[in-house]
Amino acid sequence: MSDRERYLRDFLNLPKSNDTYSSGSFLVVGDPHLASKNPRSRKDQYSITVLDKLRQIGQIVKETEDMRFVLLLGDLFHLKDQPHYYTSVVAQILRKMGVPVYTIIGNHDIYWDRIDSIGKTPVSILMASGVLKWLDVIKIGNLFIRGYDYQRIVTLNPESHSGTTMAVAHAFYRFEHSVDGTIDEQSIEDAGYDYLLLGHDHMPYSPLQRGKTSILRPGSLTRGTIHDYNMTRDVQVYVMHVDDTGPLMYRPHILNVQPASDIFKEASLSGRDVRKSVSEFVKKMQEQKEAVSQDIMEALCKLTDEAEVLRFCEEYLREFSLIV
Ligand SMILES: [Mn+2]
Repeated sequence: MSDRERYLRDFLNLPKSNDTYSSGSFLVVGDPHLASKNPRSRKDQYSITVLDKLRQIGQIVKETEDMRFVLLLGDLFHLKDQPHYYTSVVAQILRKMGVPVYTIIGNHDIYWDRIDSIGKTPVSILMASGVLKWLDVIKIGNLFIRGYDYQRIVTLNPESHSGTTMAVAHAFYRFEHSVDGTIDEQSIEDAGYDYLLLGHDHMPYSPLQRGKTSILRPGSLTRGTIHDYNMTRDVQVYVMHVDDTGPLMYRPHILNVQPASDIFKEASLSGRDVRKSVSEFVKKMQEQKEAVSQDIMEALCKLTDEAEVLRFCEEYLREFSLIV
């Protein structure tokens, strides 16, 4: 980092939230991955399709009388170099929601897994302009929420807060083949939150219990890849309700989205068998204790300058969930 960059980084001041709300509702949105460019597998106008989902979310916010805020689980943008017009449109849509929008930082929101690179990304523009707030702590009714930004291993810390507690993180829970963004499992039990709300894993899961902690993973707002689960799944957000004494109530709200056959290219769909056999092969290699680490895969990728081959490697890394 140059002196000039360091100076600018120190000049940038993005405070984290420490906000309190009276009891009411809030809305949870998993990894939006907004992007002005189409993923290769998509035939619709991805950039517009995803903005339409944000508008649907804005509509739910407006129709819910006691909606206090929206909470994003990280990875607002898919890539960090979005055109200004796209960032501006997103800013407008978020502002028009009429309630504060919070986020934790996901791996796609920063460079090289470094939080201090935030100033180089569109997320910092939204934060600096007040359209997006950086989650540290929120209190709503009797619920205490703590945000954990992206790290390779996320370790939860105990809270002394009475009432219901929730940790929000951008991390996998139990992802055997992954080498990044994993929650420290033991710390879930040690910290003893009532709820753990996770982004990063794009697949939605049913709630899971670990010790006293309910683990909630709503899945990504968008279907950027041709994984099996994206062929059939609903796209959901969670509406959560908190009062002053009772338990947290939450329900999934299914968004109105196009069927997979309308958004994925036929060629991508028909190529899935080939992808599957390659990923089966790699999984077998892993099972035979061949060290297929991300570093090795990255090194392989560097053997060529062909951008196409790099993308190819990246897609396969995604396919076996080594990266998201
Ligand atoms: Mn993501």
